[in-house]
Amino acid sequence: MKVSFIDEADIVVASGSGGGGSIHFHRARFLPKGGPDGGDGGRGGDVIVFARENLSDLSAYLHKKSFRAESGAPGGGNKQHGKDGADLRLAVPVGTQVFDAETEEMLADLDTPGAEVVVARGGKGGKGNVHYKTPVRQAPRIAQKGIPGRRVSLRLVYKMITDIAVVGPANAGKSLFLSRITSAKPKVAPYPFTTRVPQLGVYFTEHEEPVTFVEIPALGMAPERRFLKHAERARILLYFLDASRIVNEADLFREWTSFFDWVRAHGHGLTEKAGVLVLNKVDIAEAGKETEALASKLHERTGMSVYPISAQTGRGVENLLKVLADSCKLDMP
Ligand SMILES: Nc1nc2c(ncn2[C@@H]2O[C@H](COP(=O)(O)OP(=O)(O)OP(=O)(O)O)[C@@H](O)[C@H]2O)c(=O)[nH]1
Ligand SMILES: [Mg+2]
Repeated sequence: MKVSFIDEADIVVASGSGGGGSIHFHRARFLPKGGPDGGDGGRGGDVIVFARENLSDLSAYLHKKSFRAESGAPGGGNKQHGKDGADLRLAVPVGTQVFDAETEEMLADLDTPGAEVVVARGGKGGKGNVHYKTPVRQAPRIAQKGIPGRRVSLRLVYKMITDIAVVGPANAGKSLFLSRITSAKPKVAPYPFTTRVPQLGVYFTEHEEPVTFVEIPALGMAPERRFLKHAERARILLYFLDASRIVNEADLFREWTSFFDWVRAHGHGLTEKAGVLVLNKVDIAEAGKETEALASKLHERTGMSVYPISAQTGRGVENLLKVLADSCKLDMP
């Protein structure tokens, strides 16, 4: 399992400078005083940020922070145009938002494969002295300098794009659920905070339609709070509660409220999204008896659909998946 997951990066990029125009005069054996023939400088390269599939995070920008596109070459004699500088193309995962770090303005939301944004245009090349010949100035000793490249500080923020975000307190069984229904293999363990980074999984319906899930690492530990950003783009939040820990209604509401408030504190409209509630671990005997009654109480209280399931035995899982797949389809634009 990958241990580090980088979803934010601050970098500085610079576009290439334009090459200078050339000061040059035509020289030939029988034409000692040929006119000016200094060519233009090449254009500096742009810096482009683009979304590439199959990148799982921004770790490419963990150590190297500074990037520069190539500058244009100077112009030459015989009206030779300097070579343009190559563009610099920086790949980021699909779902990365690009901000100008100084103004905090969002420059682009690269939410589809291949989407791109020019974050810094290269400088134009300078004009060579061939352009400066006039009737009164036959031998201009002037040429334009190239325009310097631009430096821009960028903040990259990667927010996963999935259909469903699985959230819930530690140890509720989120990973076991994910590992049962998708090919994802997150670590499942009987202690809290097992999952340290968001886990992606794809479930295929009976019609082979993909439904994408992300497990948001268990919350409650301050540094992990930031992973809630990966739930922001989900259509549905699937709230997992561990029913085996809950013995009565008061318990249940306390557990639910503290978790829901925690999500609400993140903002970004997370708690206004469609939500589905799961009471997991109904196979554990004590929980089994009361769970149906608790589920309907929770439904009354929240207005959300509540599904008692067991990620362990699979009870209720198929029905839940069908409901989730159907509501994803309904939401389709
Ligand atoms: N009996 C029973 N045990 C379960 C069930 N679901 C999960 N567990 C167990 O509960 C423990 C925690 O499961 P995880 O899937 O790691 O829980 P999690 O919500 O991903 O936990 P964190 O990643 O730590 O937040 C593991 O020991 C699982 O085997 C269930 O439906 N029934
Ligand atoms: Mg987990």
